[in-house]
Amino acid sequence: MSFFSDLKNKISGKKDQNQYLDGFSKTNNSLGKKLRIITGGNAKNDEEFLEKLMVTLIEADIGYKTAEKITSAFNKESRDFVFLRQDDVIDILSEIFYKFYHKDDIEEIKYNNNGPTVILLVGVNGSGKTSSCAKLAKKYQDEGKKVCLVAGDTFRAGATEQLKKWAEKLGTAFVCGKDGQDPSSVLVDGCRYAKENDIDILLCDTAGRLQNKVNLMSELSKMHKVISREIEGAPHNVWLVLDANTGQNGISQAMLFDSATQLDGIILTKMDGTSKGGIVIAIRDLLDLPVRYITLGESVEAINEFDFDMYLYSVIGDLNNA
Ligand SMILES: Nc1nc2c(ncn2[C@@H]2O[C@H](COP(=O)(O)OP(=O)(O)OP(=O)(O)O)[C@@H](O)[C@H]2O)c(=O)[nH]1
Ligand SMILES: [Mg+2]
Repeated sequence: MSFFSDLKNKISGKKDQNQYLDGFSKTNNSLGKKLRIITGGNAKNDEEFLEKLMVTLIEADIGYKTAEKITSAFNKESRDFVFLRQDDVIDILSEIFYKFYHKDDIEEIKYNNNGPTVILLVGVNGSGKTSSCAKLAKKYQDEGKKVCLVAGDTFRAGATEQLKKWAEKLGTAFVCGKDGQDPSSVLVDGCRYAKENDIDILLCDTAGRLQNKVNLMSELSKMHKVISREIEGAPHNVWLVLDANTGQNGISQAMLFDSATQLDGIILTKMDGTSKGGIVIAIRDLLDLPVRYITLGESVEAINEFDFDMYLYSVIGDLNNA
């Protein structure tokens, strides 16, 4: 059986399959469709094809460095083919993508067995941090966990209110400070509340910040430090909330946020609005960071644990003929 049909079998019947595939099927510009165009039935396996492949990968946000590595791996794996059929290209590439993502073991999400698990969401302005807090809160509540939301964005007017509304709607605990208050002190209050009230999951929202603003990035390092004094091992997870539409800037975001507050993974948002998604491979290749969750819409339920098989099928599969 080919790698791709094996992949198709693996994903069929998975419960969130439709949500993934629907999210991606809105686009006419997917990597899978472009790959089928450059292959055009039968393509000669030559330098010209490799160049087209490289461009197609870069257009899918895979980034120059990673695209170069993938093209070179493709060249090696396809050596025996004089002509390339569409199915061969898809098959060889799927396997290469798979190997790139699974190059080493992916650590599981960390949970604290001796108290609250603290999750810190960081990212640039508008990437989807606050709505991801709400989506995660709902998800953990549905799993029977006691959740508290902490309004660590004391900077943007209305930010605390926005999270408070979610807390009220979902019926979770909520901790906030005053506008302009040092966010680290709000997070400390959140940690203390969580310990005293048997909270399982403490979800900390933070203000949007540009990765090149040094003072704002050191504020994140401070948050990290104060939380670690309150609860052992905290923050147990620091996730970068990354808008899938940001393209290659996502790599720079991930690198700089990682150096300010060591990241454990990515929440990739707004995947419903992009045809690309190659950023997943690029970040894993360059920074070893796994994607933890993916959001595919504005509804509070539009969040899924990241499933690489389904992702791969969604970006590379021919959904019209699926
Ligand atoms: N279509 C779509 N929209 C989303 C998704 N996730 C978030 N959004 C929208 O993106 C906008 C910004 O989301 P927020 O959660 O407020 O972003 P934020 O990172 O907290 O923004 P700041 O606090 O200003 O930095 C909102 O209109 C969300 O509804 C998604 O997966 N799909
Ligand atoms: Mg926000």
